[in-house]
Amino acid sequence: MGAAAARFPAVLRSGRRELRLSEPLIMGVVNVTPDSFSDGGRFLDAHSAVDHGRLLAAQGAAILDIGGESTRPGALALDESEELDRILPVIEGLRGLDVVLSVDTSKPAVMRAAIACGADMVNDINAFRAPGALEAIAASAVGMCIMHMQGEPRTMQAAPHYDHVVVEVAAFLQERVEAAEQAGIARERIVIDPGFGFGKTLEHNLELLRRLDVIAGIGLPVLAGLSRKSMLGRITGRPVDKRVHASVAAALLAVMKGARIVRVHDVEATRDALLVLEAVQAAAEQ
Ligand code: HH2
Repeated sequence: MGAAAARFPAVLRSGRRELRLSEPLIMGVVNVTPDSFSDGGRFLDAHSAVDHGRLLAAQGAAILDIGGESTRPGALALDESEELDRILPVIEGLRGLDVVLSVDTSKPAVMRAAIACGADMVNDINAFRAPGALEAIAASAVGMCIMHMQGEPRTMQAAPHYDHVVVEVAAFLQERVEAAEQAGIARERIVIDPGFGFGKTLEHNLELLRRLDVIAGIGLPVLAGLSRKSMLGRITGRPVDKRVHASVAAALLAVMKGARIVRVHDVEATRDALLVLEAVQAAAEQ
């Protein structure tokens, strides 16, 4: 099926849980932000976010990614206590579920408090570059997602530039993985992500998706976040609430190119598409 034959650890160790990586996994997005590009404001209160997380888990998400701060281009920074006020009640409400609870944050203090509250994984769009971020992960047993971003959210789409986008993103991820390992974090706890839309033009995003096998070649599970993103709007001409079909297609393509985890808003639709892919792959292996 064209899936890259990259080698990576058989399991992802994330806090209380261990996820087998033999099948592609779905990370469902639970935003508790008033200004997310995709669903801002819809799940602002903790109660609705918890309900939404439960629904996504029932639909087949193995990981729930809880975000208190919007990362959309132009988003404003949030202070630590506000971010914690948003996410801690959601972690508390979801920690009884049989899923990995991931927290989407770049702040070491938020990471530490979320881990103490029961988070199993930290997803950092800033690749744990803030002082103390790697230490916060190393001092715990949680999993981590290291993502590539050029620039910072406020300005990243101004004029992204690369000489060779795939080579540069792979080199950056490799370097951050080495830093994590040097901090004492085992490879079984690490996921890597090229960061679609984070300081990248449409052409950069397409090239990264086309050559995702190179990122997978690093030898760690790759996470791809394409769901509802503006690159899909550019391709289809559709607004954010009409990008489900394009998002499912993009998730399927990403898995065929070697991604093991897809970060999506539409879990049910993505799950069906992945089941079709798995059925065809299983038939081919017999
Ligand atoms: N994309 C978004 C946020 N976090 N994390 C990873 N690892 N990879 C991604 O591609 C990624 C991410 C943006 O999506 P969303 O959460 O829907 O919007 P917002 O950032 O506005 O909350």
